[in-house]
Amino acid sequence: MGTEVVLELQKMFGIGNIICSDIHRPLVEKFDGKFYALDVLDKVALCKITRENNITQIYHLAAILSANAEKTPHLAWRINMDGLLNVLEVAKDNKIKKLFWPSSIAVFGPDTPKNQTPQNTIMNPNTIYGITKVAGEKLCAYYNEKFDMDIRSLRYPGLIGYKSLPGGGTTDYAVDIYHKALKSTTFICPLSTKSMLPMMFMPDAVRATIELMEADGNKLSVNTSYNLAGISFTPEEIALSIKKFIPDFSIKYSPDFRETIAESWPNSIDDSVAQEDWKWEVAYNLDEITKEMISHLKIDQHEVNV
Ligand code: AKB
Repeated sequence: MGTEVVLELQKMFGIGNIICSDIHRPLVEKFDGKFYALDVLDKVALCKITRENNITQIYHLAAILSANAEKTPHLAWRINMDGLLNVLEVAKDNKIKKLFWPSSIAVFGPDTPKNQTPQNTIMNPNTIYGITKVAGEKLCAYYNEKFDMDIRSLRYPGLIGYKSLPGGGTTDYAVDIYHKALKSTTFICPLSTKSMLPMMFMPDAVRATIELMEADGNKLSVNTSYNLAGISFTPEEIALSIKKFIPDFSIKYSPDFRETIAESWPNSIDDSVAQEDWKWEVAYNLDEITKEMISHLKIDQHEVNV
């Protein structure tokens, strides 16, 4: 996600006006522009970089996702919560009002209405990732009210993109499946056939993020995080979509611990508030995503093989 947002912001505001950071140095090669290797838990370094570069807005995207978080819950809490607190405090101390922070459909739990989950409803997640996202939403709302900040957020569905590999989430299968399909290997799906989940193509997610940040603040009624529907489908449906382009594609199902997480999440999301407040509209449907993923991954594969 970070890679794609930076590229879009560079296009909008010019390479010289976008400072990017990550904990992994390899990222440097991909970017023109200023890059810092930064650990979000290092508040002193974060503050120094913010001051030295006269930062006016922050897109804070560092997080450990659901599946990896279940394996390292304490690290997930530190990165997702202490990291966020560091960014909020540095922003407050440096009078940076506008900030983006990603929440997730993971804020919802087993007792949340599963279909067309509304903006305001029961949020009792039973994953450490989900708990950090609910706590994060409340913390951002607290800083908005207490310190008059302008923190904006989206509850991302599963994101599907071809520019970077998935990062340890429960929805990763919807990216892996395209890579396996192009390698004509049978895809072993970690979720069951009918496990429906809300998903979104990366270009839609990047556009939603920037449209929200550029929206008129007076029109925004949500102080925590906006529902974002994307499209909902099951592993069976995405496999059928791929077969339209790769008829020999085959899939086998071997649900693992991620199935339990997926079962605790909504089937579909109601994002009518986002549509109302900042005129959000999703663009890509499943077959369009499949077409884009296959054509772009083929190009990458060709470049690798040449
Ligand atoms: C995950 O699967 O953990 C993420 C998410 C839905 O937030 N992709």
